[in-house]
Amino acid sequence: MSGTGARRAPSAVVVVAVLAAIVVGLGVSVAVVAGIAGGVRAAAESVAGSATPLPTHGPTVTESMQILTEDVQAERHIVTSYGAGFGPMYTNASWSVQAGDTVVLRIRSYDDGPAPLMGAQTMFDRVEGTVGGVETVDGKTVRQVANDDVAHTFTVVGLGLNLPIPAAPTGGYVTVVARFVPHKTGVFTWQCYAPCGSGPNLMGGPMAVEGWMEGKVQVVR
Ligand SMILES: [Cu+2]
Repeated sequence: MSGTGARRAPSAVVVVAVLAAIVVGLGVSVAVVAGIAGGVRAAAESVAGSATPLPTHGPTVTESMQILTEDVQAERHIVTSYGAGFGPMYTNASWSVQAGDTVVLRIRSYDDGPAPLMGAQTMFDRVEGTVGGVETVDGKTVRQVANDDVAHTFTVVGLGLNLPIPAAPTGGYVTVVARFVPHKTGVFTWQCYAPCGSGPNLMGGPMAVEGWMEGKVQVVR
């Protein structure tokens, strides 16, 4: 009987060794696949960039924006030529960065009213064009915001960048942070695609006015 037991013991070791080999093998395969994927991404990025090489590892810069409701605009005594009650407003609506910079974009929104995306624009509930394809919402990493929770978007079609901004808690704010690296130079219009304005389809009023729900991102060399 003890002889049988002695024969079983080595076979268990062999099984463990085989399992270990499989795990190591998988680890290598994952690393190889990740390496290939990284190479493909790098190639895609260089194709998408300008004809002349641009720096790809510039400094990290921070851009901060806020989305102010009519109430918060009134609290802060913000006076515009559109008068009170025109609609929600992005502040610091236009800014400039250098190509190749890692831009940390922080958007703080005080708007607690959702404006779900409609029709073909429901695709803007997904994060696009950021480092890792993610944004953080109050520190939590997400790839998408449920359409019913979307209040605004920060969308730069020309840079392939999209950040969905969820509704804030009542009376508070929500902070969305994402990183992106612009590889193209130029002046790119950003737009909110959530129907948060007035008029037909709620796409009028502030939705159509620069400095409210649209603005410019300039990427310089
Ligand atoms: Cu909006």
